[in-house]
Amino acid sequence: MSQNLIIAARGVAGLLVVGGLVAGMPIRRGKPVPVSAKLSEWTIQLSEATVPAGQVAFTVTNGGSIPHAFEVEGHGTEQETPLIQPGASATLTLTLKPGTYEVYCPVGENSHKKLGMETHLNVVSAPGATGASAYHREAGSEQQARSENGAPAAHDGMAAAVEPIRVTGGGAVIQILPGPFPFPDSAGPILKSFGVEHEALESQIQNGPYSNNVAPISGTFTFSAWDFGAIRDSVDGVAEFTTQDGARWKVVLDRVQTKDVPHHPKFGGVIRGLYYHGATGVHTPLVPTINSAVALWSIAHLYKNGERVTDNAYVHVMLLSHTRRDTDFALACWDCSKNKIDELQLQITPAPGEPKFDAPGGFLFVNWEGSASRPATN
Ligand SMILES: [Cu+2]
Repeated sequence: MSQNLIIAARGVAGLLVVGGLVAGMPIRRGKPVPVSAKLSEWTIQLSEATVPAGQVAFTVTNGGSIPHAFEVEGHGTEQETPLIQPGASATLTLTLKPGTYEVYCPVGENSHKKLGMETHLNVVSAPGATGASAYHREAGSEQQARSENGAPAAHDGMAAAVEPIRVTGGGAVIQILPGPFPFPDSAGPILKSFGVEHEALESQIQNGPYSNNVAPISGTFTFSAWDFGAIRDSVDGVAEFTTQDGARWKVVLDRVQTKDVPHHPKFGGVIRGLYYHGATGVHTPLVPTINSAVALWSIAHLYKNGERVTDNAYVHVMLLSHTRRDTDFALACWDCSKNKIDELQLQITPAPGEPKFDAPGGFLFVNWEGSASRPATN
């Protein structure tokens, strides 16, 4: 998951506010200190990084394209706004003690937070605010620099996030062939929020890669993935399978792709523990709502019957909540997020501008229905 932009933005905000404090912080007179917050996919921008202790009046605006909310947590405080629709605003007035508070979007079981909608607010004692806040900002910058270097800084749970995960495909192996998406009515209203992309998605409803048109096949898939943040995410894995038409395919995953992917920015690389798709408004709704233990985007080497097809195949892998029935492998739920996480999906598509694969629909989509993961110890 890319963190570079977020870290840079925080750094700039911090410097500006330190400058303001050096110029002299007024002593509190009981009036709430106004702080404005702007929410969007996938950032939170605060007008202040540091405020004096006492009443703080947040005015929160959703400048994004899907609903968000705003939560302040720390030092016994845990308060949030209701859900804020795109273009709308909400206010939240809190009395805050000195300390550092976590400020984030609580939507999607913290998925929005993981995608970058998280920042911090420093609250300092009103008299002598200057020295204290400068100290806090320096400490904060140091922590961020360490995180950027990939070392396990004790900050935001990043130490836990750098453990690699090893995933092994198991259970029934199925190839998903083009066909209609079984939940068009549920996805319909959500598709509207996808703006210009919604046309391409409409055609996938008719004949897309997430259908009940399924063929049992055979194959193996094992990979390790590292969620280091920014440019250090990594993957190492191989999938081999024989499709319904008898072709033998091999996919070698040796690097992630960190560019934005269609249907929502700020995806790419490796991301652990995400609640998305379906009704969440995050990424395409043409997949039921699910939790994923790990999701990744890779640029892979693809071989067919021993011959190289491309070194530039686009691959999306998810180990996610079970979405299909065990008997006929039809999609069994629109909200599958409470199901056991044991379905491993491998989606392979040509890079933009490259020819379609010699497979139905021009893509390869294979599921391992009884898969497992464990921390990969070095
Ligand atoms: Cu949000």
